[in-house]
Amino acid sequence: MTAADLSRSRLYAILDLSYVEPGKAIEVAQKLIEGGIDLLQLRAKDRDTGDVEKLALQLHEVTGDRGVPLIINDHPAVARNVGAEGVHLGQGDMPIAEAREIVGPDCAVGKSTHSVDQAIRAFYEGADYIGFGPLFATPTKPDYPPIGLDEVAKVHDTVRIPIFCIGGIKLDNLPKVIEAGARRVVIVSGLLQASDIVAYARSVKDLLNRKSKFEN
Ligand code: TZP
Ligand code: MG
Repeated sequence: MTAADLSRSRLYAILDLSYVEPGKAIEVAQKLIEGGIDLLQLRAKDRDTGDVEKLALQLHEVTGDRGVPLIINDHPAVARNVGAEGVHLGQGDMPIAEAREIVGPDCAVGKSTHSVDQAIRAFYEGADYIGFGPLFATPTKPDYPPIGLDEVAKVHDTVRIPIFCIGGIKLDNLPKVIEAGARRVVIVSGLLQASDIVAYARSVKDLLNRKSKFEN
């Protein structure tokens, strides 16, 4: 995917298999896409890599049809094998340059960051985008202390690649997150546990479109 594809993306959903059983993954992906998500990540912690690849292949058929970039968490080789548009790395994963060797030039490489310092380092390391969080405490990533909203403006002033704020973001706190300076968000449990995923995603998009100061 191109830098422009990332730049115009505002709502990044993660299909996390700790919330969705693999048998429901396609149906949930279809709902997320129907709701207008801009990017979809497959996050499958502690799963067999062969199973992750099988599911990624099926998901890619769905996302590809609808023009939504698919990003694979943790597994550059899976991203390459299924032709995914991106791969996402954490602080403990291989360096970005090594992942690029595997996925090639057309696949975006994103990185999780948990402080402004890490965000700056990810930028210089060559990340195409970063996740920045957790802003709030979240059961989806329980081992990280929340950053809060104070650093959101600073990271946007400092780092000139797309920044996706993440961690405990829900419809009800989204206005505050946007007010703090966020332009793009990742939402996991808020979307996956919504009683109406399509409507929830549409409401998030609507808020981001109406309220965020979307400059870069
Ligand atoms: N990285 C930082 S917070 C987080 C990840 C993967 C989890 C976000 O999930 P949720 O359910 O939207 O709080
Ligand atoms: Mg990882």
